[in-house]
Order: sequence, then structure tokens, then C-alpha cells
Amino acid sequence: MIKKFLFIIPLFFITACNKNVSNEVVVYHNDFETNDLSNITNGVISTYNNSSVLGQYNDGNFILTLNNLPKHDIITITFDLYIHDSWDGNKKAPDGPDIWEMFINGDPFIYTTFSNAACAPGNFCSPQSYPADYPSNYNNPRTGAYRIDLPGVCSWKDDPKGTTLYKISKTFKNSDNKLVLQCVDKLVQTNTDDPKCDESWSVDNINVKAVTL
Ligand SMILES: [Ca+2]
Ligand SMILES: [Ca+2]
Repeated sequence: MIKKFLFIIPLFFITACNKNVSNEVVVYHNDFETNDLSNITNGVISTYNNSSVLGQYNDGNFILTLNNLPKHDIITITFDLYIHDSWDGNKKAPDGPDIWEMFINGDPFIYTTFSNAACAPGNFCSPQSYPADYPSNYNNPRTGAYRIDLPGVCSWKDDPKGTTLYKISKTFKNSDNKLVLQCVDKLVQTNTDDPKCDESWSVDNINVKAVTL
């Protein structure tokens, strides 16, 4: 009985302290439904699956720049990443590698490949690097996905599993009053006249949270 009592008291104090010293502020949120592209360079909006999204991109990038952030110690960035149509993962030319990168304040946070290849039993299906970095990782297509039951956009428009959704989330120490998020692809598909129709990506629901400890 005494042991149990001692265990409960410290837990109570730890919880109470955390609540008193931390503060969270959402400094940016965009679901793109109002076509708001302020703070975004290379922004383009389209409709996908009845939602406005940032994209689609192929051999492209966007940059989100946030100035005058409130004082903070930690930043958390989250967003939805849609991988559309026939991405080939780690494959070599002419199909790949199909690389996607995320930089924060110029530093690489993600450098990976995605694959939407179909994996019939007994058949080779092109591996992807995600959730690890390219090149020395071989994971099954769609590893780490949040949803795999979304329609394609162009070359796989009629495929009910033509798009894969990943939930990207990064938390890191940061106290700068400026934040720059850049997402870039280096998609490769040299044997088609319309690479963007072959494979592309888009982003939705970008959320940036500043946390003070
Ligand atoms: Ca949206
Ligand atoms: Ca490709």
C-alpha cells in the first residue's frame, strides 16, 4: 500500500510541471481550401480527391518561408504527402531513382525514394527507401504509408490504389525567428513525353507548431 502511494505522487508532480512550463502556438496552418499561397514560393494549387492541395509537382519544388516567429525552443512540422501514380523507388534509369527531399532552413531532413509498384506474389516489385534515406535501403513499396486506397491522378487515374498518402512529421530544436521549409523532387522517367502524368506528388494540411519549454 505504501509503495503504491509513493509511485502516484511523483507522477502527479511531473505532469503538473510540464503543463506549467510549456507553451504551444500554431504559427502556420494551411489546408489550401481558400487558395492561400502567401509565404509560398513556386506554389500551385489543384484539386485532388475533393480537396485543394499544393501541387502536383514533377521536377519541381515549393518553399514555405515563415518570418517573425514568436520566441520558441522546438518546432514541429506536419503535413500530408501524396505520392501519385507510378513512382519507381530505387530503380535506375530510365525509371528512377525517384527521389523526394525535404529541407528545413537549408538542412536536409529527408532524402528518400517512394515506390507505388504493385507486388503480385512471386513478382519482383521495385523497392523504396522510405522511411529510411536513399540509397542503401530497400523497403517494400508503400512502407510507412497512412493510406493506400486513394485514386491515381493521371497515368493511373483509373486505379483506385493509384496514390499513397504519407503523414510527414518532424520535431526538432530550433530558436530562429525565421523558418524555411522546402520540398523537392528529382523524379526520373526518361522514356515518356509526359513525365508529370507518369508520376507526381502533392501536399495538404501543412501545420507548423512552435513550442516553448
Ligand atoms: Ca486541402
Ligand atoms: Ca520514375
